[in-house]
Amino acid sequence: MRTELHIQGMHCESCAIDIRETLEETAGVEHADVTFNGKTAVIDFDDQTVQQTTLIKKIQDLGYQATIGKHEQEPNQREAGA
Ligand SMILES: [Cu+2]
Repeated sequence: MRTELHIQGMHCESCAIDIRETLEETAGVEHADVTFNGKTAVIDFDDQTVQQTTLIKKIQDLGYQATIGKHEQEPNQREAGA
């Protein structure tokens, strides 16, 4: 399946690359696209192998906030930055 996450906390292009590489190294992830300007991650993954919450956790472990949907504000989002 495909999911789109809204990412906060990226400050440059290499943050986006960092996130993309981490996602693509994750078992079950087929393809990941992370855009710094768009602040989004579009991830194609096998939901039998990996859960969306695991992907969000991976991004959080890198030090960024990830929420489901491009513009939605989720309860676990601590700050409305930028
Ligand atoms: Cu950076």
